[in-house]
Amino acid sequence: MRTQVGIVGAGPAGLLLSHLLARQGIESVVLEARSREYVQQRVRAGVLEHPTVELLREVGLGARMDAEGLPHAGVSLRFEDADHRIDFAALTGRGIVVYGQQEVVKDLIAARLADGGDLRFEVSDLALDGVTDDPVISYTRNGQREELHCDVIAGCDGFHGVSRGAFSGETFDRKYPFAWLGILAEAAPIQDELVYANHANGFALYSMRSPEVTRLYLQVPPDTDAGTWSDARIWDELRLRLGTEINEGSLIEKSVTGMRSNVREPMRHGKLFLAGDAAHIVPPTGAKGMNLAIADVRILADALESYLRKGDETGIDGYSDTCLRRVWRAEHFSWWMTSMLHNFPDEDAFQRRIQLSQLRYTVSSTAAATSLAENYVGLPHGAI
Ligand code: FAS
Ligand code: PHB
Repeated sequence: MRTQVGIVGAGPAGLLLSHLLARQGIESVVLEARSREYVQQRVRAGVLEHPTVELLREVGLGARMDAEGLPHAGVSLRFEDADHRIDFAALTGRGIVVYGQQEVVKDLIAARLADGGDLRFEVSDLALDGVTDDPVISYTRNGQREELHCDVIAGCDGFHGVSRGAFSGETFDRKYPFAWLGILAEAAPIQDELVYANHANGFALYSMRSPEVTRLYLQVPPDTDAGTWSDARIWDELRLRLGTEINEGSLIEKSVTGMRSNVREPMRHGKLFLAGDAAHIVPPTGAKGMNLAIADVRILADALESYLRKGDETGIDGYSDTCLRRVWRAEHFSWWMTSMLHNFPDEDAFQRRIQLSQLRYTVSSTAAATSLAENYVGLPHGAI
């Protein structure tokens, strides 16, 4: 079998790349280890930054997002027992949309299948060969070993995929001494915007998915077993850290997510191009993970179109450096938000006072609040 672009991974990066390439008349095949049902129900990101919202609308993927997504014009930071709103609309003229990653994935899969896209789920033992000259992806599907010959390969298989290890490069890594315990509850949100809380007991985040579903997170030690937190203990700790009443409800999901910053450089090796979590991960405090994946594939789709249609290699030669400028901006912002809002087990009194000073300055200075706001709503694609 042969295709122009072999895409490994059917997360937001792989699926959107396939969609963008199809719009440009470029053929692709998406190979995914998990089932369609699994990738469609996997609970992850919740916030679409402004450039992501605009891109999805531009490429015909905005209908359900506009009907069911929740437009937000700000967030609040809570510390020293008070909430402080950061007004995105007033400071930047832009906002965000709260719309679960799994909804974006469902929309992408539906669009690709309606368009005759070739999505192959539940493949196993996938291997990449010839990535510098004659790329081939081999894998097992329905018990049969198959080979897909490609003009190029896009490694969109996330942080635990095979693509990131397919070539040597430089890795930059920071692990954080805490994790997030996340819950999804069938309970009407009582806050109408996100609240990020810095409390003596630790960080908490109030988010939501719909008028009926609340999404909440608590900072916990890095090796926490979600099973050791009873529902009652979770609700009590959330009320304490967020300083607000919270509607309780049955838990749809309860899981612990590790916090880590990691970048692989370069993002290209020969005819293999990494995009999304396969190339970089961020702590979710800045709500950048999925948005960064989308920004990567927008650049990659244009670069591959020029290369495969016109033989112009400018885009693919500049791909890694172009993406990494935005990647490092998101890495810094996510590190900064994480450092400002979490309790560090080994922090001393000096660090605690520095952290509080940063929070007070961020909510009282227009310049500082604008800096947070413009990074959170998302710098325009290509702006950095
Ligand atoms: P993904 O990881 O989404 O997709 C990669 C795909 O490749 C997966 O479907 C996987 O099954 C597949 N794959 C892997 N190896 C393969 C192989 N060998 N063969 C074939 N397929 C293979 N970001 C936020 O902004 N906010 C959040 O709250 C948030 N929470 C998160 C919670 C968790 C548990 C995780 C892991 C991430 C979270 N993220 C969050 C980040 C997340 O949203 C990512 O940034 C986003 O999924 C990146 O999309 P992709 O790059 O497409 O990678
Ligand atoms: C979410 O709603 O899942 C969410 C929102 C903001 C974040 C992280 C996660 O920073």
